[in-house]
Amino acid sequence: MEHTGVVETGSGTHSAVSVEMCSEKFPPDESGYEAWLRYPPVKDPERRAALDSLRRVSCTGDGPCVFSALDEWERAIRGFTGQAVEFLQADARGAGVRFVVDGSLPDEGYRILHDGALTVAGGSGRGLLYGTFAALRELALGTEPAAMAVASAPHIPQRMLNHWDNLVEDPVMGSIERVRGGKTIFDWTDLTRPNPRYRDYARMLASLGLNGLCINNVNATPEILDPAMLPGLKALADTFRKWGVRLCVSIDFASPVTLGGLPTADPLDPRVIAWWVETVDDLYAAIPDFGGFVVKADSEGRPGPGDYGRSHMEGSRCLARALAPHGGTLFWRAFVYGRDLSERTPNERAAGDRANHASYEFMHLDGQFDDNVVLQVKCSATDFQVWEPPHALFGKMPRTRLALEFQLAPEYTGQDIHLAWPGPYWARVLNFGMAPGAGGGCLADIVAGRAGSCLPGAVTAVANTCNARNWFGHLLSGADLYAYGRLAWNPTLAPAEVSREYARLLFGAGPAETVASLLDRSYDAYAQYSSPFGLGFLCEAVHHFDPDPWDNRATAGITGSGLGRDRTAATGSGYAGLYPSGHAAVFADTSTCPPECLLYFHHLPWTHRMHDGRTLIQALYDGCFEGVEAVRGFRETWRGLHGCIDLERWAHVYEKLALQIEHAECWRDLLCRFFLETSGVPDDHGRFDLRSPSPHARVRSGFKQAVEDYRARVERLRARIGARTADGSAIS
Ligand code: GCW
Repeated sequence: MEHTGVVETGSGTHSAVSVEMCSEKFPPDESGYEAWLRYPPVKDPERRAALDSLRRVSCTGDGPCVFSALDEWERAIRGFTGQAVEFLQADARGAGVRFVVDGSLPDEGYRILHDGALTVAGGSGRGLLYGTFAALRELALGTEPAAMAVASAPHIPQRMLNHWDNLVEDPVMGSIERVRGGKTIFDWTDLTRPNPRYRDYARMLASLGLNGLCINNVNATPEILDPAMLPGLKALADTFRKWGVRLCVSIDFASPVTLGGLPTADPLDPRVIAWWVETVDDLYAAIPDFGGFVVKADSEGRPGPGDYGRSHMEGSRCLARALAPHGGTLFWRAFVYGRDLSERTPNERAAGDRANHASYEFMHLDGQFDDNVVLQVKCSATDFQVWEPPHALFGKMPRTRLALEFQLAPEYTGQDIHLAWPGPYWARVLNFGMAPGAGGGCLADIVAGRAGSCLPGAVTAVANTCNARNWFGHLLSGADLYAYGRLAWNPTLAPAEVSREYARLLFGAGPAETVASLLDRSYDAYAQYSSPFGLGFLCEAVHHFDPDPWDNRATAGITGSGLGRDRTAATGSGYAGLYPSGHAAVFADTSTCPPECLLYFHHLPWTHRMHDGRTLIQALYDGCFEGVEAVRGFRETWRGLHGCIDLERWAHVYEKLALQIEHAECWRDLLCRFFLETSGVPDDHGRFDLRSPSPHARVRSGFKQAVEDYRARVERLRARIGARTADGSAIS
C-alpha cells in the first residue's frame, strides 16, 4: 500500500515523499495523544522479566493522589508487559514494588530505591504521585529497576499553567488566545459533561509535577464567576484534584458591575468588598481547595483599580482579603504598559520605553502587598519576544512574592507551524543571577523564596494545549510543555538532557538523539530569520505570525542610519540600568552584550562591526539565510528518520517542517528586502536585490496581499493536517 505525503505550496507541489506503508517496517501508527506517557510494550526478554517483578504491588497510604498513582502504575505496567497488576495487602510479603507515604520526606518530594524490591515513597499523596511518575519515566527511559535510586523535591512551591481559553470563541483571537493549533479542550457549555481528556490532561500535568491550573483567558469575561458555572468548576476541580492539581480561574476586575449589578468596582467601596467576599465564599463552599484568582488589571484596555484612581496594591488587596480566609492565592499580573509614567520615570526617554513600564508601576509597591498576593511577572519586559533578556523587575522586589510567567503558546515563535523549542532560553532565564543584595541567587531562586530574604512565589506558563488529537497542533510542541514542567521542578536540569528525555519517551531510543539535536537547534534558527539579535516585534500586529517589519519601525528602532533600541542608562531609555550592576554593565557595552540581545539594548549603525568582522547588516542577511538553511536541514534530518518512527507521527512532523521552510523563506525574503530598502546596503553575496522580487518578497504595496495569500494557503494546510491528525486518514 502506498502513502504519499504531499505538501502543497504556492508554486505547486514542492516536496513529496513516497512512503511504503509496511507493517514490518513501520512501528504502529500513533496519534500523539499519549504524549510522553506511552508505556510501549517491552520486547527484550531480560527487561521484560525485570518489569514483570513490578507487577506485585503493595501500598500504605490512601487518598485521591495515592489512588491515582496506583492507577497510573497499573496502566504503565500493563503497557510495558501486557499483564495486569496484582495488589497485595499493605503488609504482605513478596511485593515487587511498595508505595509508601513517608511524612519525613518533603511534602511534594519523593524517594525511589531498590533493595530487593522497589520502594516509591512520597512525603504526601502528591509526593507519592510525583514519585510514581518519576519511577515510570525512568523505566520508560530504560533504567533497570534494580538500579533505581533517586530522591527529589520541587525547587519552586507553586508550579502553574495558565490557559488563555475563551468561554465563547472570539472572532479575532479564536477559541484560545494565541493558540492556533486547535480549540479549547474545555466544553464551556457544560463543564460537568464527563470527558476523558480532562483526566488525561491532569495525568500529563501531574507527570511533570505541575500543581495548579488556571483554565480561562486572563482577558477574562465575568461569566466565569456566574453561579451557573459553579457545578462545572466543581466537576473540573474534582477531576484535577485526583492528580494533585488545584484549579484557579482568571477574573474580570469589573465583575461587581458586570455580574453583580453594582454601580462601581472601586476596590475600596464597601459594597464591592462585600460582593467579592460573598462570591469567593460561594466558590469555596463548592471547591474547598480552590487555588485562587489570576487577574489582568489596568492592562491592554482591561478594567482595573486605575479606573477608580486606586493603585495595584489597593486593587489586589480587596480580592486577596476575600481569598485569604480560605487559603486562596491572588496572582496579580504585572504585564502593564501604556500609562503615562513620566512622573515616576527619571526622564522622557525612560517613560517612552515599554520595557520600563512594569518596573516603574510596581517597584515602589514592594513590601506592600498582602501575604497571599503573588505578583505575576512575564519572563521578559516587553512581551515574550524570542530572546528577550529576563525581566529586570525580578531583581527589584525582594519583599514581594513573585511568579515567573513563561509562554508556551507559540504566539511569537511561529505558532503551530514552526519548530522553535524554547528549552535553552527558559533555562537561561531561570538561571539568570539577579537576586538583590549579598548572596545573589538566580531567578528560579527568587521565585522559589530561596534567595536572601525573598518570599516563596510561583512559576507559571501560558499553555499551548488545545483539542488537537496530539494536544498541541504541532506534535513537537509537546516538548515545550514537557520542558516547562521539568525545568519548573528542577531549574538546574540541562536543556539538552530534557530534550533527550522527551525525544526518547516520545519515539524510543533509536531516533532520540537525532530528534533531540533538532529540538536543541530549533529556537536559534527561528530567531535568526524572525528576531535577529533580539530585535523583536517584526511581526504583523494581530496574529503575530507573519512578518511585517514595515509596521514596526518605531518599536524595533529602525531608521535609515541603523536599528535596535538604545536602552542603556547613558544615552537611552535606561532599562539596562535597572539590572544589578554587573548585568547592567555587560548589557550597556556593545562589546560584552550577548549577541542574542544586542539590538534589544543598542541602536547600532547598519555597518557596525560585529565580533567576527562582518558588518551588522551583512550578519543580518546571513542570519536570515542560515536560519532557513537550518530548517531545510531539519527536514532532511527528519526525512532520515523515515521508518524509525510510525508513519502517522513522522508524516505529521515532516509536513509541518515543509510548511515551516516556506514560511521561513517568507520571513527571510521580506526581512532582507526591508533591510535593503531601509539601509541601502546590498548583500555582499548578491543573493537578492530590489529589482528581482522573489515569490514572497513584494514591494510594500503588494506586501499585504502577499501575506494574505500566504495565510490563506497556510490555513488550508493547517486544516488538512489537523483533519488528518483528528481522524487518522492519510493525505492524498
Ligand atoms: O502578548 C500579549 C498578547 C495578548 C495577551 C497579553 C497578556 C492575553 O498579545 O494576546 O492577552 O500579552 O499577556 O495579557
